Amino acid sequence: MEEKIKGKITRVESRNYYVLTDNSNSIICSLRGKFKKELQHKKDKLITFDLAVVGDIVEFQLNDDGTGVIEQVYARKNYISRKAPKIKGSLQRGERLEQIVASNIDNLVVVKSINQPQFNHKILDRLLVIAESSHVNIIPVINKIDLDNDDESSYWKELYESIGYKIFLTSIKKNIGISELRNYLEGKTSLFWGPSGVGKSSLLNSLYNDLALKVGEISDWSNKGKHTTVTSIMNQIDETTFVIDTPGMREIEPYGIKKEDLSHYFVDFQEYINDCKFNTCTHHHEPGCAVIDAVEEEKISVLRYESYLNMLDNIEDDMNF
Ligand SMILES: Nc1nc2c(ncn2[C@@H]2O[C@H](COP(=O)(O)OP(=O)(O)OP(=O)(O)O)[C@@H](O)[C@H]2O)c(=O)[nH]1
Ligand SMILES: [Mg+2]
Ligand SMILES: [Zn+2]
Repeated sequence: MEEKIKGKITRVESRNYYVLTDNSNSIICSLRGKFKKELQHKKDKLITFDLAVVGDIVEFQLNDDGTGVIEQVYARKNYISRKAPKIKGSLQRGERLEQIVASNIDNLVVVKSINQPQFNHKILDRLLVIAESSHVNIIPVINKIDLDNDDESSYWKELYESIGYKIFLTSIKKNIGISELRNYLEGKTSLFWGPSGVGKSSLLNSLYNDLALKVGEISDWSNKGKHTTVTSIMNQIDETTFVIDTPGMREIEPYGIKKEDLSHYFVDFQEYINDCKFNTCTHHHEPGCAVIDAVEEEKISVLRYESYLNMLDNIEDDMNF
């Protein structure tokens, strides 16, 4: 029997899995055929094609030519996912699969910009719902505050901090908030996530000067089709610190959250949801809804409630679950 080596997936490119070993070697591996066969057996109940993702701990066998074959993927401590984009002809059932972005992470750094592209609280709320449902530490960042001429970022910071999120305001142009953010990432594995052009790669380059990740041109943020980062890559900063840069997503929809569970991921609703008249209340139209009362009494922000209704609507339109 050949020896099995343990490592962590840092990058996936079509069928190549880059695996970082404890000795800091990066080995390009393929996936043992048995995994693909398992997928075929599960065809009717298939929920994802992502058998092995960035962050997964694996065991592989080394080939004579220096490449490897992954034999085993360890159970994930946690993972971040979304609904996979619609792909023509991907499944006959017309269902949306689960796309797994990365696994085994400590911090989910959700990045939005105040401008270019303009801040949109509904997108931030979607990212927060996914983060809450994934049981990771959440670091919400509002970047490009050098472009914040009307001081809107203070408004959003106050709103989200009243809910309990510590908001990081950053600017790479004016070097604001960078070293504070760096402190929170030390010794952890952090996933940077958010729409395209908000400055995820730029932030990482400012945090860690050696990274030299590719960054978009000044005008790219307005060009919706453009994604500068094309694949998720985990970078090792020191022995215990890892950061994952991801491609910006045009659509961020949580996967697998049921209508009746959505309100559990709005932290500001928690103290009210048990007081609703019906325990199946979706806080939409039901009489005796304590959440709606709290919105009317301005104890819950109407903006947050609108985000909630917006997401609830999307789940209702979807017949998958
Ligand atoms: N004014 C200003 N511009 C910034 C800031 N951070 C990033 N940018 C600019 O925003 C543009 C997009 O930055 P990227 O780092 O490529 O954005 P990204 O989020 O990695 O985008 P994708 O890789 O497409 O997902 C670049 O032109 C950056 O120079 C900032 O704090 N202030
Ligand atoms: Mg990028
Ligand atoms: Zn209710």
